Amino acid sequence: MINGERLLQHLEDLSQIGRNEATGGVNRFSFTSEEKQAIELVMTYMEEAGMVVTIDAIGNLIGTYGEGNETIMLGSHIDTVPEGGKYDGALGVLAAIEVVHTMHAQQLIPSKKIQVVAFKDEEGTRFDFGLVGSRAMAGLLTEGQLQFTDKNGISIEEAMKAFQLSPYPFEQPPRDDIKAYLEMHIEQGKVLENEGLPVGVVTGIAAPVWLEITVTGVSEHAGATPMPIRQDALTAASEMILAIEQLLNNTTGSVATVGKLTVSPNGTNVIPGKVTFTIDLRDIDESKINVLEATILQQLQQIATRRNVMLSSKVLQRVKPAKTDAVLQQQLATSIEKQGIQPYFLVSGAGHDAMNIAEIAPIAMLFVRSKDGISHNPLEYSSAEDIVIATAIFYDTVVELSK
Ligand code: HGY
Ligand code: MN
Ligand code: MN
Ligand code: MN
Repeated sequence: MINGERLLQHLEDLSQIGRNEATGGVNRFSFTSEEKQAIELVMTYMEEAGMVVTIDAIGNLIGTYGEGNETIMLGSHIDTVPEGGKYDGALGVLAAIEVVHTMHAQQLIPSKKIQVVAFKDEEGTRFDFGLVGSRAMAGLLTEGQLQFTDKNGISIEEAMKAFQLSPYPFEQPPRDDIKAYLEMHIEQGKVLENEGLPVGVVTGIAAPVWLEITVTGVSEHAGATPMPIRQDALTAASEMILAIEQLLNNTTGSVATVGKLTVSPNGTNVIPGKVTFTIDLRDIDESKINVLEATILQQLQQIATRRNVMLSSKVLQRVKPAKTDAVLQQQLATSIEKQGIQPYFLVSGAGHDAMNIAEIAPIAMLFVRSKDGISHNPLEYSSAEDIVIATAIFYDTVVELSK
């Protein structure tokens, strides 16, 4: 019923925007010309699907189909991590559009309006602060957070202006009309592949806390400074990073990643005086994250004291883990069974806009198998067959919910 060819072509076309020919990676960051191009392309897909297109105060792209005070919302994101893949986020937005396009072609009029949303800045690549659009929609975004800046010192608020978006007065009261939010997304892990299944139903979403750690020592001459008296910020940071890995290796279910690190003054013959690195710490259980965060900071402080360097930390972002709605999970499972596939339930290690929307509506997620579990990488891949069958399942669930 759904037009798999059209969906796969849309995925291909969207993946060309922000594509790095040398690596095959996709680079589409919020409030950039690449993102603007992508928004314009997705807008045409929404209009072709019979939707009325709007952009809300923070810049979420919203296609609306049908009428009514109550809303069934489908969505994901079209921004990417650096050198990202072509499915993360994009598949969820384009598959949702395909669902509506098919309903429109079948002249199915839903009992509630259906909205498809491409949420603004889910990945947080440019400002080290993510899920901006879904935070705003859930009434969680603060004016202070709009002052977060990118590496060129441009704030989210200033970047919005370049998109003719004036965030103030920040008219973004939390939406209260959403009766169900459903997100289709690649799994980005290996579970479905190991189970030999094309799709899975998400039971809960682990959430990240992002910390920025700064280690301050003393920049000194690499030749004239004896080893025992150095206050080397980089060797201290290195010991800290390995201590974090050691701690998390001994903690089941939680994960931590140091993904960014800067060294200054970054000279071959200069002992590093200052190092900044990020920590992405996740678990499905918020209390475990809090305990781990405190333990990590305590251990880093012990290392800093022993090495006679200074330590400071700040929280870049904190998101609450989310549980999906049991009724919506069951609806997805029924649609999966109609395809003769055994429903499989799993936790999402990756974060999603659904976490924020869970604050204002029941949520559900349908996962699509990831080849080798690779994601946030140009090699990210889901097969055409899996994408088409997942979208057919998604279509069936949305039609059932729209009755
Ligand atoms: O970081 C995440 O989990 C998501 O890809 N933004
Ligand atoms: Mn991602
Ligand atoms: Mn994503
Ligand atoms: Mn997402």
